[in-house]
Amino acid sequence: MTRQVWTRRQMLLRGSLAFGGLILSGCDRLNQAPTFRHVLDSTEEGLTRRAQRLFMAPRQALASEFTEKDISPVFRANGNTMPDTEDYQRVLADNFASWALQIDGLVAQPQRLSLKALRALPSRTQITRHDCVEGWSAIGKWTGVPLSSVLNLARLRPETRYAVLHCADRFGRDVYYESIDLIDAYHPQTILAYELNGKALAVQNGAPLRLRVERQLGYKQAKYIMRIEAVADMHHIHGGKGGFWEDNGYEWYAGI
Ligand SMILES: Nc1nc2c(c(=O)[nH]1)N[C@H]1C(S)=C(S)[C@@H](COP(=O)(O)O)O[C@H]1N2
Ligand SMILES: [Mo]
Repeated sequence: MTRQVWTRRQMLLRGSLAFGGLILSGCDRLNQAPTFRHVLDSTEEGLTRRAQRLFMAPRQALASEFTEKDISPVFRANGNTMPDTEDYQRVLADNFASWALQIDGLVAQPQRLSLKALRALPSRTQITRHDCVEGWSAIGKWTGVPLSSVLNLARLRPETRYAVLHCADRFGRDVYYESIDLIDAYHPQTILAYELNGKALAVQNGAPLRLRVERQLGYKQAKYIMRIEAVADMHHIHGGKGGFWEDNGYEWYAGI
């Protein structure tokens, strides 16, 4: 019985080697044919290539995008929903006309960008799912400017490793802040959003500007952004862990 099984396996092995040999011998000519390439893609080689993409570059992978009909009827608000700082109350009073995003730190050209200036830059719209660690999700349509565009305007110095997002709100005496590395900062779905579901961002959802970093959990999606700072490390910022929740024990990389 055992002998017979081995024989079968050897036969199969020989068969696949012979098939491999056939591919190799006709390789150059056959590779030109699109239909043959298509067949290869659905075989082991194609699978291996796809698996490599999955396991070797998961940080660059795209988050799922949804359709208009998937949008949640209400996009719940969470965490702070009305910053109580003087700075925020001042810009809220004139509907953010006097608000400007400051970009500084390790940059060659610090920026101050009004909402009008940000809206004048090429935008991206995406319908994505927000997942909060507290156990709820919501699908929303976000429009904003790719973070990469504004970082390029400011011209990052070569030492830069992280973008720190400073927010207008606090929990007690601790200000809210977040940070991401340059892989996420330059990810095509990482945007500074000024619209939710086709309307100017409401205060409860982070007006005038909030981060969407779609491969990570809810607490990374910094609302009420006032300033973006380019840094080489984060030890000197607040609790040193790269974010308000991180300083309180949450993971810095909150991948989903
Ligand atoms: N500035 C700031 N950003 C924040 C928070 C916050 O309290 N302050 N809460 C975070 C958490 S835990 C979540 S789930 C989302 C909630 O975003 P939403 O209010 O638009 O639902 O914002 C994140 N960003
Ligand atoms: Mo959250």
